[in-house]
This record gives sequence, C-alpha cells and structure tokens, in this order.
Amino acid sequence: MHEGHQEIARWMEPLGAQVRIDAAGNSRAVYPAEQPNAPRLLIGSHLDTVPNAGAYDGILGVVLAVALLEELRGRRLPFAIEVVGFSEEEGVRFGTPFIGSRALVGRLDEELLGVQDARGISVREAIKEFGLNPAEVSQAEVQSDTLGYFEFHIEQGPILEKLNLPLAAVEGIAGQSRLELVFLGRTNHAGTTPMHLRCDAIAGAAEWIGVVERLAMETSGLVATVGKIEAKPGAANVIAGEARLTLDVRHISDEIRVQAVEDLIRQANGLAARRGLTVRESPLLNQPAVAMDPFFIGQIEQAIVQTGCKPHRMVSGAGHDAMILAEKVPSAMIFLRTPGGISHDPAESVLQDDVEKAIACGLHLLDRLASSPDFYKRTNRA
Ligand code: HGY
Ligand code: MN
Ligand code: MN
Repeated sequence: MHEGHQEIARWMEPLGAQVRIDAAGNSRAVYPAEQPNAPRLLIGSHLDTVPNAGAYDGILGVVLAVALLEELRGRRLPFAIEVVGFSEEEGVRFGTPFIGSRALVGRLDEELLGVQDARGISVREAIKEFGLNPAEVSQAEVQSDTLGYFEFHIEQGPILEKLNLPLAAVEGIAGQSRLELVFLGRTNHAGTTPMHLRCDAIAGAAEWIGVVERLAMETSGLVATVGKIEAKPGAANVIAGEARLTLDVRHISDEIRVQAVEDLIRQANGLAARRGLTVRESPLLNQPAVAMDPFFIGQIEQAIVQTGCKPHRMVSGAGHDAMILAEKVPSAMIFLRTPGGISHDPAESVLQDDVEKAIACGLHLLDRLASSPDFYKRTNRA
C-alpha cells in the first residue's frame, strides 16, 4: 500500500495536486480549481482488492481519475477535484468492508477501529503499524461543501457485454449482508464412529450450503454465496467438530435480503438440531441498498451520449465505496464493460477502447458539471 501511495503521488504531483495520506490510509490528491477555497468534486475508487484478483477492480477507477486530470492538460475548473484511493473496500482482512470510505463519512468509529483480523490485530493497531495516527481519523472526513463523488468501476458482471455497450450509469447499488456461521459438532474417529452416532460439523455445513444455493436460485434477484469454509481439526480421518463459514447475501430490496438472511439462519438452526449440532452466527455487515444521485445519473447519461454511445442505467450487484459516500454527498458511478463478465479473478479485463470512451465520457461530464448552475445549488448531507 505504501508503494501504491507513492506511485499515485508520482502521477498526481506533476499535475499540481496536493497529495496526502489520511489516517485511514486513503490516498487524497487535490487538483486545484481556478480559484482557491473552491468546493471539491471527489473522484476515486479503492486500492485494495481480493486474493488472486484481477488487475482492474478498484484501481481502474483511481487510474481513470488521474488520466482524466491529465487530459485536462492544465485546465482548471470552477471546482477542485480530489482523487481518492480508498485503502480498504473489500473487507478481506478484517471481514468487514468499506473501512477507508467510512472514514470519509465519519463512521470509522471506536467499534470498527476495534475489529480484529485473523491474527488478533485490530484496525487501530494496523493503522499505527502502517505509520499513521488513529486519533486523526476524524480529519479524513469530507468537507461540508463537497459537491459530490463519482466512481469509475468495471461492472464485474455479464450485462454490458450482453448488451454490447461500453459504459453505463449506475442507478442503485444492491444491499449486502455478510455473516460468519460456525457449525459445532463432536470431533470423533472416522473409522470407528457409526454414521447414526455422528455430530459431523462439515456434513451439517454442507447440507446448509445446499439450502443457501436453493433459496437464492428460487428467489428472483437474490444472490447468496458461501465463499469461505474452514474445518477443525481438518484431518482426513477425523470427523470435524467445527465448520466455520462465511455468508454473503445481496438484493436491491433490503426487505427481501433481510428476510432471506433470517430464513437461512432459521434453517441452519433447524438442520443443526436434527444433526445434534449447534450453530453460532456473527453478523459482519448489514449494508442497505443505496440509490445513486438522480442529477448525476442524468448528467452521466448525457455525457455517455456525447461520447457517441447508447446510454444505459443499471443496478450494481457488487458493493462500492459510492454506497458509503452517498451517506454524505451526492454520489454516482460509471460502469465499464467487463469482458466475459469475469471479476475477482486474474482473467478480469477491460477493453482499451472502452477505457478511452470512459475518459472521453468523464471529460464531457466535467464540462457539463462546470457549466451547470444546478450543480452548485445542491445542498449536501455532509
Ligand atoms: O464484494 C463486493 O461487492 C465488491 O467487490 N466490494
Ligand atoms: Mn471487489
Ligand atoms: Mn470494487
């Protein structure tokens, strides 16, 4: 992350930007406006990613923001542009996502600073280890006159490729629940324990994973994933006494999502009772669905048309920092087509022509915002 921060500074300083790292490890680079003390528009995305990832999720949004400013060729706008590289969006290390962007909306609180990783290191200690001061987290918050936030991001799904469209405006981001469940049974000998006398935690977890998949297949618009499972003691000739797994449930309707989670927990307890197991669930995230800013969506669609492309609006199944920034400032996203719909995998890719169109669209958007009186009138929730 230190190297990533230094690279972004190397890109941004020649453009006359002031670069700093805030206390949550976010890279913050401000490209000045025509006049000093002008309000800011934030453009960015996340710097972190998932294990064995592709090369575009998150970082493409930061690189596109830098490329957009380079394309201004020194031109200043009536507003400053702050390029933000969020330190932690995926939630891989601490199990809970959006740590970087929550600092910008004042939600990197004591509870979140106390969350620990698998080695028992808290967010607060990780910030100190990185060389930053957790006591300064409040200084990461966005200014009250911030005009908005927008994020370029790969779609990470198959829709734009199927429609043969390079770009889209995101109208909403699906809500997301994340939990950890632990099935507890009784460790025993694999060779001597008759089947009807077992309390097999892996077998119980496996049955429940089938229930998760079936519920999602039968509920329109719902996706549910068990992405990680760890068994103890984890030996071939030992019946597992513990199976620890993650659950990720998403839907654009919060009611359907929350209902599905409650249903899955109820079914976990039911099958555990039948198998002589117990289940412990720990909620890690209950992130409501978020609508993007209507004014921004309209401006983005016009900018897409000006770029010579057919406009399209869509819901994002993936979570993004924009859903956190939207708590404080008008937020929006521009999606780029994802070839093969593959993401969170080294095969993740973008088409160079789509990237060029995204930069052109971004320039049209900046020109539209710079000349739009409505853009400055909007009050912020900051
Ligand atoms: O998991 C997600 O929704 C995204 O990759 N942060
Ligand atoms: Mn991701
Ligand atoms: Mn992402």
